[in-house]
Amino acid sequence: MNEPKKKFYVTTPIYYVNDVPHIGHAYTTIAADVVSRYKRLDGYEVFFLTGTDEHGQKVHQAAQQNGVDPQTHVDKLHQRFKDLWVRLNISNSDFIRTTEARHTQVVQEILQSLFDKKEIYKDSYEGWYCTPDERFWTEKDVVNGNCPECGRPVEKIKEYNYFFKMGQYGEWLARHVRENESFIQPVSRRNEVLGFLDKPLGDLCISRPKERLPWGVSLPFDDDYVAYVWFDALINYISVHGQPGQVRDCGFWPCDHHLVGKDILTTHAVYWSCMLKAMDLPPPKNIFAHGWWTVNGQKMSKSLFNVVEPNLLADQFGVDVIRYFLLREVPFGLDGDFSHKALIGRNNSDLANNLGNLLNRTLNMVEKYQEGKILEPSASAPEDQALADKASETVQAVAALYDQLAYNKILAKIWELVDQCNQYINNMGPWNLAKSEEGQTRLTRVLYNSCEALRVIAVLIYPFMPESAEKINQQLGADFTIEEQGLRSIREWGFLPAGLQTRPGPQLFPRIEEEEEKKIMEQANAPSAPAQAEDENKTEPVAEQIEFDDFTKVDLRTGKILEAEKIKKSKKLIKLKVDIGCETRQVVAGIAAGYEPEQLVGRTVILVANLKPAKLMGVESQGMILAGSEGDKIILAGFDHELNPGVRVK
Ligand code: ME8
Repeated sequence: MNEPKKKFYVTTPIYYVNDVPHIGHAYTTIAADVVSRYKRLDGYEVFFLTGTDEHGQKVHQAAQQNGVDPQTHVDKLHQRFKDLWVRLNISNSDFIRTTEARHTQVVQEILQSLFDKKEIYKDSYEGWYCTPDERFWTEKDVVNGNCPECGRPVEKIKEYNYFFKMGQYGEWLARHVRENESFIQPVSRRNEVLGFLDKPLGDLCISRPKERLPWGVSLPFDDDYVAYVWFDALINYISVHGQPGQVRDCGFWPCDHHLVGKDILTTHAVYWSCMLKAMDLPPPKNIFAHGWWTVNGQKMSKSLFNVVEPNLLADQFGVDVIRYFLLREVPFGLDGDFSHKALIGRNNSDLANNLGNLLNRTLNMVEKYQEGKILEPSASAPEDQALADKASETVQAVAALYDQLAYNKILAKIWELVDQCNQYINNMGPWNLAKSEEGQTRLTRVLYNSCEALRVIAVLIYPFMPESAEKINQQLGADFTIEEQGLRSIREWGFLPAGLQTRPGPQLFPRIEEEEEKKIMEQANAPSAPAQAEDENKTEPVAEQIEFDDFTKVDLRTGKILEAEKIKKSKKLIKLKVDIGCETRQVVAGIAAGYEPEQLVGRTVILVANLKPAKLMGVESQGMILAGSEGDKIILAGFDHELNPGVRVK
């Protein structure tokens, strides 16, 4: 009888559908995909969950800004995530949406049962509320009447809400974190959580009045409220398996890894663990908080026009190169900086020069000396054994590194084997062996070993680069897939059957030559255009109404352009000096597609004068110039008569 398969459960955060997916989202999802694929190769039954977080203030606001009802908004936008995961070859087992009935029903059942168990109570709450961030602050947090996080004004609100008795679990949780070293990783993040738990843990407000936020899961015991978005969202990790009773029996709980960005560690380590405790479910085995990607040293943000779009990268470099780069470049757990230059560097050195070269030279020699056939190898010599030993050591080291999700070390380890195999070929010199009859016998072993090492490498890189790994396997002439071979096929040297006819194909990882690199860098340095209406033929619906007072907060001034020059390496940006009467401002404007610098000097424009300064391509911009656009065409707003600089525009 077959033994039941061991089970493995990994999750990503469920992403908000208020925005388009970027490399940050792709990063977590690829990391989860890699460990899933590895565990499948190792014979596990894997459940890999991702999905979208579709309730809450952020999503509600995004829908309002797009002028559609929230359900229409999420039905449309969640698809971008699904499509991207198909494009990036993500092998998720399920995709959960928090607006699905299978999820909302479980959320309501849990709420009701916690309410019945008196884990939830109603109380009044007074505090400073930041509407855009959907967050209360205490008196001491608020900075001059503004939100300490986003700087926007807060308002004092007193309201009745429902609270989860989270505080009672503080001591239990601190003990659990202390006693289970691998519960929170990496260690630095674990220490942060312990620091957080040093202070007494408060109860958690888990409701929002519908009059303030109508978009969410209704509380089953009070229809005037919806659940707080985090209370709703975290439950996705179990609702996908049913109610808590079913979760207990499904074989996948406790979850092996929740992969999250460092931004959402507290909600997972603290809120979620306490919620599970209240439900009598064990906490997850591991929560791994990875670092944050910046782009050329800056935070990724739509307003800085520097969001790295994974679809575009996939078009330029191919899916596997991106998957490889993101996990090779930065240790999982630390922050990293994305740059096209580094990506091209990795492509050319690790992929084209090292691995690509090993594959090409090996297949070329099999073609040249053995008519493309992998022959029965002659007896092994000691120098052959060294390669086989290295392969076996690599397989073992990689297994141990997966336990720590040390993706970059895993890849570094695999590349040691690539290097050793390249070295082995150099040392054995097949081109010399081919010259004599005795040498030719020896050659069968050297070429067999090179092919076998390539097969081991293909199995090991498969979780990271599934498509390329299968191609290597096919080029070696294998008529079994890597998934069919599994890890057991690389635990012992010599699984590759002799007699295979190789099938050399196009280069797997072409080098990016200088000319092309230049083009890519130019494109990358031109920031993407400001977000435009989705469909160019449609005008955007009018945004939410505002009070007159809101409008008067925007200080619009006339300004005369004194100087204008293009920003180096950018196709879109022009740096301006603008006289606004009381002072001269430096402004960076994305108008180079419509204007040459010379056309701009002397022109009167309208400037938002009280906008917080921001850096664009490293240059500070102290204001924003008003312009309209049609497709790529940009047209500056202006007047039909000249006005002096500094006149207030109303
Ligand atoms: O927080 N670098 O959703 P979210 C690395 N819905 N990773 C990044 C990143 C960056 N610059 N930007 C985003 C939410 N991420 C909640 C989660 S879970 C029950 C609810 C990744 O759309 C990273 O995984 O804001 C981060 O934790 C996640 O996207 C946040 O996605």
